[in-house]
Amino acid sequence: CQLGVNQTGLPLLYIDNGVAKAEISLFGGHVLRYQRHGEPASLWLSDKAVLDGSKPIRGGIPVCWPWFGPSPARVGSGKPAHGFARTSLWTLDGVSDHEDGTLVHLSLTDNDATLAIWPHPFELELDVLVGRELSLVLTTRNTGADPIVYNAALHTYLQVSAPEAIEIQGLGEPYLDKLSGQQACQQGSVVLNAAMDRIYQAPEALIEVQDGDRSSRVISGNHDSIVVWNPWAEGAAAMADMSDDGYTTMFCVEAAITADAGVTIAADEEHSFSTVIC
Ligand code: TA6
Repeated sequence: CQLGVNQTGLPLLYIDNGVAKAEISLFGGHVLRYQRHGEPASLWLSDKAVLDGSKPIRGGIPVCWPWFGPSPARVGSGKPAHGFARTSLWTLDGVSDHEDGTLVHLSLTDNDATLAIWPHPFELELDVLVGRELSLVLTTRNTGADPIVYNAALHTYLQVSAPEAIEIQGLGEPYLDKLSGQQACQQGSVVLNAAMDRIYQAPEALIEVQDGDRSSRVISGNHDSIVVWNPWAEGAAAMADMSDDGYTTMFCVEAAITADAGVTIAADEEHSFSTVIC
């Protein structure tokens, strides 16, 4: 395990524990890469990702917090999409050996910049376990005197071989189709053959992404939804930080808290949710 910087000075933690290797950026508290030895990479990272801290990183696992998508009415308009955790510099609190791998503990605490956007004292912690599985637990602690309300997502970009090979199981029903704005139901497994941006509101704990003869499993807990997203050709072409064909090798499966009411945390209380990629 080694803490270094990339060419643009971005602090990065490199882990290789003989079982798996991973790369974690302190900018965003962001897992960029994860790969078990002898296997293909599990996470997709855009070859056009901006890695200089000037904008959110396209790929890996961005932490969307304390809201998901555009800023909600309770926060006020014009705030950064998906919150500010993914564009804040986190602190590396520790790295330790664990029977299941290497445990990395990162944190973000309120500061002048966060208070200007969201006037609430907080401590945000991300525990990342790099082993035969990649496990993330995001804990929000309310260190202020008033209750706080939050939404969030662990916006996981999975690496896949080709869209037509993808079949997804465990998403449940109903879902909100963000592209049409319609509430809809889905029976059985889901196939990826066009742009998709959906919030599944009653998912199973285990989502299985079958990719030809390879399968990725995303197991999540204490969340209220799973977001699935692929921008397809037109969406990719509109993004400066994704190659035109980038959509053919990625698929987002995101453990998320998306309900309008969010999660309320009383003073001195905390709330955690998690995702495991295997
Ligand atoms: O999680 C899906 C989503 O909310 C989509 O609506 C899409 O915009 C995507 O996230 C990427 O958002 P970003 O702000 O990273 O461009």
